[in-house]
Amino acid sequence: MKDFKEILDKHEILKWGVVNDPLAHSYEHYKKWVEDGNHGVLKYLEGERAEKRESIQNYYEDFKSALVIAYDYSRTSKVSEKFYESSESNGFRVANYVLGFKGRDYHFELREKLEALAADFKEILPNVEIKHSLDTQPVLERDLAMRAGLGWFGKNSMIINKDIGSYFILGALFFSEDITKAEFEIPTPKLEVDHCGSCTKCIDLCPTDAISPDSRTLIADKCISTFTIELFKEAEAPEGMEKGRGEIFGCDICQDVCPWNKRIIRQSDEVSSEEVEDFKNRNRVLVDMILTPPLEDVIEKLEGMSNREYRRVTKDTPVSRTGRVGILKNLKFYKKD
Ligand code: B12
Ligand code: SF4
Ligand code: SF4
Repeated sequence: MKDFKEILDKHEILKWGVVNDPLAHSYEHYKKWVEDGNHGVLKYLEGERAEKRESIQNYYEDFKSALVIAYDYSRTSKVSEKFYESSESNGFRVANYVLGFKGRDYHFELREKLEALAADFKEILPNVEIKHSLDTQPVLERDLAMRAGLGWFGKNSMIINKDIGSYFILGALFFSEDITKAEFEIPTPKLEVDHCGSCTKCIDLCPTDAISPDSRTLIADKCISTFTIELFKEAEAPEGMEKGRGEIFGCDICQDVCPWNKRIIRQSDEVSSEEVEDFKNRNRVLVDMILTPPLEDVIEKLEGMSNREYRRVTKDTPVSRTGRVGILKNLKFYKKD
């Protein structure tokens, strides 16, 4: 019989942990955060969907175990930096997760990976039901990752892992059986302690002062990520956004400045020109349409396009999320009249 580790190795899963308790440990922090209105325009975080987050069983009644996985994309942050430094770049940036999964929206790319993994588990656990969680489910995924021993809540609210930093996407499989009781060797997760210490770099360098200094949370409406990814129509940009680095979809400033990410990037191999070429080819649509032409040309091209055409061109990529109007709103923020 294949063992647990063999399946994980086959799927090249390096950072993972198992959790059996359905209860979120930081739910009270979450509840207070929403009650205080810090979620702002992110209405999907309140009401019934907020209450669901208290226990995974509110979302999946038969939950017995979770396999929580960190999908690392830290390499992209080093490669993209090389691209942004090159003369080809027009000086505008998208978040690294956008470019980190072969140019595809990670909700598609990683869902396929989670489904393939679940299929292999089904072979050895045929009577077990398996569901997945990947960002959009009403689950406190960072709390789950913390409980799985994958890292600590940084002051920028990211889960940070000592070995891989915070550039990873979280995904999980939920099982209807306690998999720690199967014939697998599963280590009990060792909870990570806080390694932020006295550092305040993310708080000090966030251009819009979006990070609440005392609670390891953000004020969502002040975050550039909210403005550029979650708002699809005309909206007021958060104060201070002009002090950023030209973010047009997502924001990575509070991760880029974090010493835990800096160390990993510094210690990793140098980026070759072939790697940059490969990166550009994998992200062809974004590179050609948004990240290299002069701003005026990008805006002109998008203005001349129909919404339908934008959806067609950006299909399967993360930037299709905002629609044409949403991305134009982000770009026009930088247009000097
Ligand atoms: C809403 C949301 C957002 C919102 C709000 C962000 C936020 N910080 O809440 C916006 C649009 C701004 C956003 C931005 C980003 N997001 Co987002 N987002 C989510 C989502 C859907 C829900 C997060 C949530 O519940 N927030 C509520 C607040 C209250 O939670 P929190 O900030 O983590 O606060 C916790 C801690 O403060 C903790 N806490 C506080 N004090 C204490 C004390 C103790 C003792 C303990 C134990 C805990 C604790 O309790 C709180 C509740 O858990 C999750 C997916 C999911 N289903 O969970 C992804 C998720 C958090 N996002 C993710 C990513 C990648 C991003 C971006 C990097 C994307 C980008 N480049 O633009 C940025 C990062 C911004 C940032 N610094 O957080 C990843 C994070 C992975 C990781 N390594 O942590 C997630 C998990 C998606 C995924 N499946 O991978 N996001
Ligand atoms: S993602 Fe950007 S705007 Fe949001 S908290 Fe981090 S640095 Fe600030
Ligand atoms: S920048 Fe400093 S304070 Fe912020 S998350 Fe990283 S280590 Fe923690």
